[in-house]
Amino acid sequence: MSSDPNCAKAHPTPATAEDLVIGANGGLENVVVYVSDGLGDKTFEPPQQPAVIEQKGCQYKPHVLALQTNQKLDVVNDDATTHNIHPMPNNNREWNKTQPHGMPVEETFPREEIAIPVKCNVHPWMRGYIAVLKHPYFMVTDKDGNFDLKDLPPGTYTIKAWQEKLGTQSQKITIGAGASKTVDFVFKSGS
Ligand SMILES: [Cu+2]
Repeated sequence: MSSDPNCAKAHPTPATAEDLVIGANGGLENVVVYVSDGLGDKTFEPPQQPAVIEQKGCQYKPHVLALQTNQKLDVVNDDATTHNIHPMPNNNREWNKTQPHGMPVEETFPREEIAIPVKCNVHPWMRGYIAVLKHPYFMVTDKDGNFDLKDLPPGTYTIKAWQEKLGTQSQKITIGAGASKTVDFVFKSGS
């Protein structure tokens, strides 16, 4: 980050890589867990609440963001420098926007895609991912690797877990009415 003093200044201790963040008990952060099959042809309205991605200390916060198709995405630049956010989708329209400090940027993604790599055209180390789902049954794991797919109706589903370095895992589950279910995904690196 030394190439931009405005970035370096935000990090009294050096910034750490974010592509594999493992919690104290081995939980993996930043895994997108989502229903990939089982919801049928139902269509879902996007939530009113926008999703927010911040550029802070010349990193994307969160590093992995998940949102719904056509949900508003607010891109925020908190840094005293200019960023150029540039998602590189396969299934959505590509765009990139120069964003000085404080300038609002608003976008949407109309099609499902897991997950879109995001880079900054100014700062080569900046990397993030945006996962776009056509329904509300998804979550990005927290620092302990936990997730909760709330209010999933009874049924049989394929649940997938995507991690940027370790790939995708899949499980089929059946949930009965009024029941809850614990699902574990195990990722192994270097095997
Ligand atoms: Cu940047």
